[in-house]
Amino acid sequence: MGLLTGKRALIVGVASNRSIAWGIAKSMRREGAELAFTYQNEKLRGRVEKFAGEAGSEIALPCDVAEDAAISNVFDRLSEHWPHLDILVHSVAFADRELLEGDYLGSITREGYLRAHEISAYSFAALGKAARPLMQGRDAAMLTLTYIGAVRAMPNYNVMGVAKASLEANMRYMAADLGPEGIRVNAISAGPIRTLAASGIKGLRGFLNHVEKVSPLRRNVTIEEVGDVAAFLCSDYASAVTGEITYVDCGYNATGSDGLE
Ligand code: NAD
Ligand code: 0WE
Repeated sequence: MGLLTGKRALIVGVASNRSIAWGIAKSMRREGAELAFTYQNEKLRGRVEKFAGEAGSEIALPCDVAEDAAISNVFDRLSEHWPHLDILVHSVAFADRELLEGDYLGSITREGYLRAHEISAYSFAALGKAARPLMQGRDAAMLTLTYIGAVRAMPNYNVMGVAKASLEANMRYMAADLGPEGIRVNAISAGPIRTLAASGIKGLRGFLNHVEKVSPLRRNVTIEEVGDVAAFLCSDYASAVTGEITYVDCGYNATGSDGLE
C-alpha cells in the first residue's frame, strides 16, 4: 500500500519534465494517488496532457492563476470528475525577469511588485479558497513551494523573495483557517534546481555551485527528493504537521559558513 493510496491530488505548476511539480506528481503517483493537472496556457496544453497521461491521468485543465474565472472553472470541472479533493499542490511563481537582476530598489516598480505578489503569493490563497469546499471532511492537505530568499536577502532574487515571504505568511494563515476543518497547509522550501523558471536566471550556476560547496550534504537537491517530501507532507503520516516550512535543501539553511574559506 502506498503512502497516498485512495487520495486524489490536483497538481498546479507542471511546465516541463524538470518542473518541481513533476517531481511531486511522480512521487505522489508512485505512492498510489490519483492525479489531475492544470496548465497555464494553450502553449503548455499538449505537454501537460502528455505528462498527465504518463501519470495515469485523463484530467488536464486550463488555469492561468491571474484569472478569477479560470480558478473557479478548474474546481467546477474537477468536481465533474471527482466528488472530493484530498491534495492541492501549488508550484507557481512569476516575476518580470528585469526585476530578478541587480539591485532590489534599483529594479522594483509598483507594477512589477504587484504582479509578482499576485501570481506567486495571492494565487495560493485564491486556489485554497476555491478548493476548500471539495476538501471538507477528508484529512486533506495543501502544499506550496518556497525559497530561502523569503527569509534572507539573496542576490538577484529581489521581489521574488518579498513575494515568497508573503506566500509563507499566506500558508500560515491558511493553516490557521483550515485546521479546524481537518485541512493541513504546509510549504517546502527547496534548494536551487535548474528548472524552466530557473534557467536564464543570471547567476543560477553560482547558486548551484555555492550549495554544492557549503551545504552539509555537499550537493544540490533533485525534483525527485522534493517530490518524496511532498508525498510525505500530504500523507496521513504528517497528520500533525501544519503551518510548517520544511527545508529540502541538502541542509544549506542550517549552515553559517558563507564567506569562510
Ligand atoms: P517551472 O518553470 O517548472 O514551474 C513554474 C510554473 O509556474 C510553470 O508551470 C508555469 O506554467 C507556472 N506559472 C507561472 N505563471 C503562471 C500563471 N499566471 N498561471 C498559472 N501558472 C503559472 O519552475 P519550478 O522551479 O518548478 O517552479 C515551481 C515552484 O518552485 C515555484 O513556486 C518556484 O518559486 C519554486 N521554487 C523553485 C526553486 C528552483 O530553484 N527551481 C527553488 C525553490 C522553490
Ligand atoms: O523561485 C524561483 C524562480 C521563480 C521565477 C523565475 C522566473 C524566470 C523567468 C519567477 N519569475 C520568473 N520570471 C521569468 O521571466 N527560484 C527559487 C529559482 C531562482 O530564481 C532566482 C534564483 C533562484 C534560485 C533568481 C535570482 C537568483 C536566484
